[in-house]
Amino acid sequence: MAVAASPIRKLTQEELDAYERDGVIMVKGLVDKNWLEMIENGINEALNNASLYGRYVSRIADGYNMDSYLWKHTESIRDLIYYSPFAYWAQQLMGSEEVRFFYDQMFVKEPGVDAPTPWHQDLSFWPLKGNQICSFWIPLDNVTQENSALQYVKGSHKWSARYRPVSPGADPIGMDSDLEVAPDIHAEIEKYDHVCWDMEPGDVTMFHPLTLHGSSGNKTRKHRRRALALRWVGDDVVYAPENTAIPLPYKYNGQAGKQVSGPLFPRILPSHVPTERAHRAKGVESQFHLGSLKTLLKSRVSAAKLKLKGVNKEAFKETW
Ligand SMILES: O=C(O)CCC(=O)C(=O)O
Repeated sequence: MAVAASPIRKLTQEELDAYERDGVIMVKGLVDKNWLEMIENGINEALNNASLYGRYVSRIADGYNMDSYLWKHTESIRDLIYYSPFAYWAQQLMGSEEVRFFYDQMFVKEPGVDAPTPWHQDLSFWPLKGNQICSFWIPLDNVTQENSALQYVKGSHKWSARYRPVSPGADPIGMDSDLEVAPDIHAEIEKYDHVCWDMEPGDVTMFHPLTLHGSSGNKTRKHRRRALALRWVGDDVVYAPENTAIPLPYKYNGQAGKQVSGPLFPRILPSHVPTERAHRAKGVESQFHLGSLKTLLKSRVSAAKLKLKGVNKEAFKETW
């Protein structure tokens, strides 16, 4: 029975309590060098061979590179998901027996790039419902607020508000949703329990899908900022396409209201499922992210609707 490698240490009760209370924790020195090397290989490969979706979303600025589902294209990220200890930490954090992988997302901001990540809650981007979802944000470089360390509003995962999805560059996708616009946190920073940790390679932040977070552009002249986010789901997570206008990038045959499963959400714990592990995206599907094309088309429709309403991108600018 294939399983992931055991972690060098478990999360402590204090860390689990802080996650429950704040919706985010930063854990120092958790990730072994070997796993960081695998992330670096995956990111290098994705930078040299971006998906169509990656190229589209990264066009907003030179030196900004975002891409997702690297594990579908690069063996090092696929192996990372299956064999690294991250799934065990997700299992503890979510308090879930089963742990499935949702997706990875790379965020690279080269020195000087002006591409802030607007304040957002991840769950508004996803066709999912449930509380047992978490993300890990793993930097490959030293990060500070200056070079775009991720920032969080502690406790915001317990707010009742749900905010509309806005992507870097304020792509219209989701911007015409009925959800309210996320507050411009920096405009009134003293009102919020705001946190931004300096981090080194090996450190990880772990956060809830409703925790409000964002990051500035990279304001330094020579410090790169490369990070990979890994997203996990547990027992209580069901497919909820009504939750968002943004479809999953790959074809998914699951039923609304039913637990997510299958090769697009591969089970990692308590053990791998051989048929899921053997599955590979093929041909057109692997190259184009079919759902992403739908997203791009929908963003054109959203842009037209916003234009009709007299709203432009500037309306979504934040104070970074
Ligand atoms: O790295 C960033 O700037 C954004 C990361 C993020 O929003 C996420 O991982 O959910």
